Amino acid sequence: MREALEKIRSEALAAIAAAQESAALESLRVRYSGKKGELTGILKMMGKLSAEERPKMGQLANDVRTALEAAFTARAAELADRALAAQLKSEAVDVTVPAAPISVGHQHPLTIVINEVCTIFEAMGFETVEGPEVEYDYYNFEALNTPPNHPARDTQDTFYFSDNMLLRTQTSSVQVRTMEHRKPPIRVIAPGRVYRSDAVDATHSPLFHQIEGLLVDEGVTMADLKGALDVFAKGMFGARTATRFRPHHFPFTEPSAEMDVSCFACGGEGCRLCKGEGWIEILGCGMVHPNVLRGCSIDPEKYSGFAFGLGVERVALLRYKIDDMRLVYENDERFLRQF
Ligand code: 2NM
Repeated sequence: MREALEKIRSEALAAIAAAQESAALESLRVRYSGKKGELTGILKMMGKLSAEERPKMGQLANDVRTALEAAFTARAAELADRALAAQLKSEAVDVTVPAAPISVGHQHPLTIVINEVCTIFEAMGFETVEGPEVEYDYYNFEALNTPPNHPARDTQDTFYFSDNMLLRTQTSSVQVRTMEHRKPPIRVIAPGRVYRSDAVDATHSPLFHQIEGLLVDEGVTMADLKGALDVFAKGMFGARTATRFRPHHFPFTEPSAEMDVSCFACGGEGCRLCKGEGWIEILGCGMVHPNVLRGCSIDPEKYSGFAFGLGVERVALLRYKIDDMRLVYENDERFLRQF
């Protein structure tokens, strides 16, 4: 029996030391120390020993049991430590790896143009004002000397909500609102979205942006209009830019004109951008019609004013040589990153 106990001890201790996983260790515990284990099997045979042998073997069996338990416990702790170390290693985070770069946005080309135009006029004392995009027919047409049945009110071009409410087709409505509640001198610039019922193509969109300007004071003449817009053109397109004014017609101004700037791509020689003309049309302008002033309770005998309007998309497309207006609305980062 002694040999049997010694054999169990040496075999079990070797097997415990060799166990590589806690599951394997647990099956060794069952095999040697479990209820039906080898050690228990030996102890059941104690009855057959002599009275003299029994305490000795009992002592030895206890020593073996204690040794095995200690070995199981120690090995279990070792395997647990090893498993934890492996887990920590596999889940380790390398805090020194550089972070993914944060992509920082920037201004949209239309916003760049709007801000530049406003900044140039602000330097001339104009204040930037805003107004509603959903507008009364009165502010969008009637007060702008555009009576009912005027072709500009055509349902073909205008989004109507009802007989007297619509999406504004121009930001002049903001100028009218300003003239209603301020006394001259008035110097304002009104940027914003405007809407026309146009089909989308390379040069049209049902939503686009306009900037309109208005100056009303005593003794304002066409010379003030030309001077202010020439300063604007030079600030926007370069100090060597020349301007020219061609007669035109708008219901809300009289006289009215369109302003061209000398081509900023070729300097006036004629190129693809100006289609060989040397000049590029930039805005519409004129002296505010007496009917418009009168409608806002401003006496046209005492005051006069000039006004102008330009399309932001048109300027942005020319400035950045963008050949399709749809690109400025799609917000494709590959496009936007270029500005
Ligand atoms: C343009 C062209 C010419 C304009 C007129 C007014 C107002 F309110 F004073 F009558 N605001 N904007 C105007 C004049 C707009 O856009 C092409």
